[in-house]
Amino acid sequence: MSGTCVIGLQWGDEAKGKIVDLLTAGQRYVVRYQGGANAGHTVVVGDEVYKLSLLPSGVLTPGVTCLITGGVVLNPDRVLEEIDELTSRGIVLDGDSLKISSRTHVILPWHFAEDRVLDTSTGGESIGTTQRGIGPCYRDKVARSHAIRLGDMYRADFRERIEHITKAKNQVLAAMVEGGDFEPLDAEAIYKQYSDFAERLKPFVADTTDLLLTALENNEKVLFEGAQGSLLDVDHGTYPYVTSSNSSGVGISNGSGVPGKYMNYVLGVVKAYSTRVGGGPFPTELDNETGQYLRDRGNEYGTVTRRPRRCGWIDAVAIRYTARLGGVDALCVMLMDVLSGLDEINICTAYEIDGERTNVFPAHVDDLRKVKPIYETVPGWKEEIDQVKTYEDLPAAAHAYLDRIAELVGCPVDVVSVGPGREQTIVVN
Ligand code: 2SA
Ligand code: MG
Repeated sequence: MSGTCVIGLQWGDEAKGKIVDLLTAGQRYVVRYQGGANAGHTVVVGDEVYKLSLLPSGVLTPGVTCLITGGVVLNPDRVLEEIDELTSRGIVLDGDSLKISSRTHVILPWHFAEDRVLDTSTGGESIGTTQRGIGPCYRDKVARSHAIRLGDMYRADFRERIEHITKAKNQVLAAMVEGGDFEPLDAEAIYKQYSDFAERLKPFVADTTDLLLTALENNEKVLFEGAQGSLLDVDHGTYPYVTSSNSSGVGISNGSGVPGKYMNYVLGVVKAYSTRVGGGPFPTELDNETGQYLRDRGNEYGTVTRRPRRCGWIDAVAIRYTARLGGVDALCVMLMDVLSGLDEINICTAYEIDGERTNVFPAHVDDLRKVKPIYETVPGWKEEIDQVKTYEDLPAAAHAYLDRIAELVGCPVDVVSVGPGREQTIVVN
C-alpha cells in the first residue's frame, strides 16, 4: 500500500498545490485524475511562482514522473502552453517526466461554445463555470456518441470523426444559441489544429492505468492530486452548483483506475476559513467587511479567471461531511496567517434548517439555501504568524482554534500552513 491522496474538502482553492509540492519528494508518480484546465494550482518555489492548471504540481520536482490519467478532460492547447511555459523557465518535460493517458477526453472548440449556454441554463442562479468547456466535455464522454479521446487522435478515422461531430455540433449549437447568432465551426480547420496538437503530444501519450497498477503492485510510491474541492463533486457536492467530475475522495479510483485498497493516507486540505467561486449556496458567506478582510489578506481571486472569491467563516458541518466521504486520515489547515488581526472568529458547528438543528450536510441545494449557521465564537489573535516555524510558537488562540476544528471534524490536524512558501509550513504530527 503506497498511495497518498491530497483532496480539497471545501469548494476548491484550499492550496492543495502547495501540499502536493511538499509531499512530492520521494514519490515515483504524481497523478492528476479529474477535472481539467478549470483547476488552478499555485506553487511557490523560492522566489518563483508557478501557476499550473492541467499539469500536476509534481512537475516542479526533478526525478518524479507526473501522470494525467483518464478521468481528466484535456485541453491540448492549454497543456502544450503549460509545457512551453515551463520549458522557457528551465523545466523541461519529456516522455519520461510527463505521461498523459490515451483515455483522457479531449476538449474541442464546440465545448467552449456549449459551456457559455450551459452556464445560464439552470433556470435560476447561474453556475458560474470557468468557461473552460469542462461540463460539455464530460457530458459528451458520458453520452458517448460525440466524444474524442486522446488515443482517437492517432487513428485513421480521426478526420472523419471530426467531420461527423462538427456537423452535428453545428446543428445543435445553431439551435441552442439565442437568435441563432452563431458562427459555424470549420471541421477542416479543427482537424488541422488538433492533428498538430496530437503530433506535439505524441511523446507523452501512455497507458497510465497499467503503469500505475504495476507501480503499486511493486510498492512504488504514488501521490494523487485532487483538483477543485469535495463540495464541487458532481455526485456528492452542492448539485447542480458543482463541477462535472468527482472532485471528492470518491473520484480517485474512477479517475485513475486505481482501486481503493492502494490508498493508505488521505490528507484533507482546508482553508482556515471558507471560499467559493461561482454560484450556489454558501451558508457561512460573509458579504461584509470581514469577508473583504479575508479576501484582501488571502488574495482570494481565481487563479484561472481572476474572479473575486466569495469568503466566509469555516464550516465544520461541511468539512466533517467531506472528510468522512473521502476517508480522510488527517487535515492540513491552510492560510492560517490570513486570520491574524481578527478580534473574534466564528466556527460553524451546526446548521438550523426550518427550525431544526442538524449536523448532517443537506443533499438538496434548496435546503442548503435555508441553512442558518450556528456559530461558536472563539477569540482571535492579533500577531502576524507568517514567520512562525513551530506549532508551539503559534498563539494559544490559534491552538484552541485548530483543536476545536479537529474535534468537530473528527480528524487530527497534521499540517498548518502560514504562508505560500515551502518553508511556511508547520508539521504538527
Ligand atoms: P466548471 O468550469 O464547469 O468546473 O465550473 C463549475 C463550478 O465549479 C467551480 N470551479 C472552481 N471553484 C474554485 N476553483 C476552481 N479553480 C480555479 C481556481 C477557478 C478560477 O483555482 O481559482 O480561476 O476561477 C474551480 N474550477 C471550477 C466553478 O466556479 C463553478 O462553480
Ligand atoms: Mg485553485
